[in-house]
Amino acid sequence: MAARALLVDIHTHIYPPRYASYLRQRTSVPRILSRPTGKGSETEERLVILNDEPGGGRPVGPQYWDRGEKLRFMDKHGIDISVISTANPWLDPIPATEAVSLAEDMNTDLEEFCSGSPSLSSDESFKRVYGLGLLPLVSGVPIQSILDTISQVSTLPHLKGVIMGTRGLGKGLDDEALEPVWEAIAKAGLVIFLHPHYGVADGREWGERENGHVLPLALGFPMETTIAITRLILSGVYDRHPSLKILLAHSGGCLPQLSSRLSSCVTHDPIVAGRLKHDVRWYLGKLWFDAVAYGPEELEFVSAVIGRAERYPDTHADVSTQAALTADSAQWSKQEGARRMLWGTDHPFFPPLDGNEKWKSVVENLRAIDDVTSWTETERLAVRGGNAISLFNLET
Ligand code: 5CU
Repeated sequence: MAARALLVDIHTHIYPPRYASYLRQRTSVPRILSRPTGKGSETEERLVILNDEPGGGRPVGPQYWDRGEKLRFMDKHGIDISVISTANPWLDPIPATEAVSLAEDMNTDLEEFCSGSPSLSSDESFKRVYGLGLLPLVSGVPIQSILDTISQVSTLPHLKGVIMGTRGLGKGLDDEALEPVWEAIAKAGLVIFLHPHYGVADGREWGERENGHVLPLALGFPMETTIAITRLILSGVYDRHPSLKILLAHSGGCLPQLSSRLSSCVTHDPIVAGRLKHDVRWYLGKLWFDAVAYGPEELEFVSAVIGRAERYPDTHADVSTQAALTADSAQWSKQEGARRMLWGTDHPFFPPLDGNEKWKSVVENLRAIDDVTSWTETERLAVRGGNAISLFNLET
């Protein structure tokens, strides 16, 4: 089927013009500042979103907000469809008094951005750009306003979900106040793309050498996502809202690697043991994972861990019962797990330093899919685009 052969990028960002204007007005991080280039009166804009950005921030321009630039990038890399989302830190730094109207305006802007994109010439039933909206998840915003924004997003035809950070209303994703939010999102069938911004444990205090953004981006971001989704699972959100669809950035961070350790810690903890309906590993089979891991071994490992989730239905199952459930071959598990992985680029982040035509970050993530030894062409096509089409229900 033609739809299965499409290349769909589900991890691709913009700073919508309205948001960029807001960042230009700010005097503290996150902000966009203007500074002289040193060539006469010429100035350049720099984006500062992380603390202590080296070099006074990074160059920012139309690649961060212009639809034409996004489409040119897509064409250069053979990307048929992009599911775009506002980049971090979203509305986190916005005062509650402004967050609701800004979220609603940005959702309307994003719908226009997507609906004005061309259709796929080979298949008129697809637009080239779809989007994920924003919720005003800011401390002090009434829950009803968040529910209203969920309703707004679900009425905008080209918005297929929401992007969400890890802080919730400031108290994390296990905050009881968020219960009606999970309920409404699940009912609306919207996908949550869970994405980090703050990072944790970049180890600055353990050494002095300058490593640019490597530690917070490579290690801190994924650990932040790991903690946020773990808190959500441990609070029983999935037991109460089993149809909730959450897609984890950066292949779920460390969750796949640590899920058996997590399970063991839960089993032996007097406060948490028995709280959940299932073994923690079972919940990994309820989640989706982007394939932004840059290596075939990592992708294969993540697919194996997701694919075995069904073996752990019962949090109280003894070792022999679980062993009986492992009768399925590891091969089958990896193929099943690949049904929950979706390719992405992280554009416009990670541009090539050498100005190469094609972006290494993009090419590497595509090659990783090709090189997973236990996947067949069926899994590769699914991860490249088929899974995105079904998860986001993209066909119009
Ligand atoms: O390079 C970066 O700072 C980032 C970022 O902030 N957010 C993201 O999604 N990817 C890279």
